Amino acid sequence: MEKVKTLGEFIVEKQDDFLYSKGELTRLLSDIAIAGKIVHREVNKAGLAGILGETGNKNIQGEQVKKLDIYANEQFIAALSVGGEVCAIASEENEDIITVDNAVSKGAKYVVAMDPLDGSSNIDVNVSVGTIFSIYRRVSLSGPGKLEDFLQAGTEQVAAGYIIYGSSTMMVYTTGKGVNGFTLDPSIGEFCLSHPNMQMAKKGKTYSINEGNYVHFPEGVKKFIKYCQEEDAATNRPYSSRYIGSAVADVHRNLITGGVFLYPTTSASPKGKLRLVYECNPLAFIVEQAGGKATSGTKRIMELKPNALHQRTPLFIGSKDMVEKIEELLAKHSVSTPA
Ligand code: AHM
Ligand code: MG
Repeated sequence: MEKVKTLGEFIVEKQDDFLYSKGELTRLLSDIAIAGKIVHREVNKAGLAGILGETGNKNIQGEQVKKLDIYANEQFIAALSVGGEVCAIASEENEDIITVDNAVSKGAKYVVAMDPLDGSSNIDVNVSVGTIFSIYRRVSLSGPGKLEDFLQAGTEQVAAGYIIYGSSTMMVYTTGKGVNGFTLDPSIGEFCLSHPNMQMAKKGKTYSINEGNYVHFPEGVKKFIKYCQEEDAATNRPYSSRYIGSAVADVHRNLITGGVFLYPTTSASPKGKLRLVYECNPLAFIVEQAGGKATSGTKRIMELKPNALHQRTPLFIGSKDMVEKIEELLAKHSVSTPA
């Protein structure tokens, strides 16, 4: 029987890929994995909160029962703050960046942007959620990290990944040298390499979009939905529609089976809903590394220059041919402003 390779073994093995890293990135990824395991444990007993919790939101140990997204946020911030590799953290849950300025963080070169628990409205109904993270090398010179460290284009990401808390828990990450996936074996408490060198199909058969917003979509997106629904033997259409409502889970499925995920502009979200810095960029880095594409409709996601931490963007991400079809239809049907 072949020996399993743990995430820890794998990242140490790959450390030499980083000429100038003295192991910090390795430790940083390990810290993220540990926080992920703690969040996994809580997510997996989420349904028990009502049983274990006492009145007044206390659990059986008398601790305050926290909303899981807040809990996840605290776990990741704690793991990253004590690790000593990051000088600042940005989170969907915090308006401003969290600077890390303690004895161990002196000289820390990295910043981490994250969505600690994406799709958290799915928690109550036992549907997959995920953590998304993006790692940059700081551009500010010294002291605690600064906002400018997070406002770098996605092309500057040193590493990015997600942890999906699904029917199993998986960590998928890239350091710009392909994408690898690790499944948590709860019996030994280790992420084990289960999906080496993940590749995204060039053509997919699945499209993922909240079609309830149809009337508010740009014309090109409406045309794409109709294109997916038409019958055409040569391209294997109609395609299947699959929408989980957790970006991590939708992108993860499409990464494995081929497909495209769309979150366009709508009237409720005229700039799109998803956040560039800690949702779209990390997912784009992974999907591109697996051979797919990610665009805002007109521009490559990773080339957008963020001007605010919580900036939103439309997102079209997935199998290359499908994303290019969307770009083509958006260009053809873009609304011209009346003179
Ligand atoms: P969140 O960060 O508040 O959880 O929102 C992001 C989530 C994504 O995971 C998902 O793709 C999207 O919101 C679903 O939005 P909608 O319910 O509008 O379809
Ligand atoms: Mg989110």
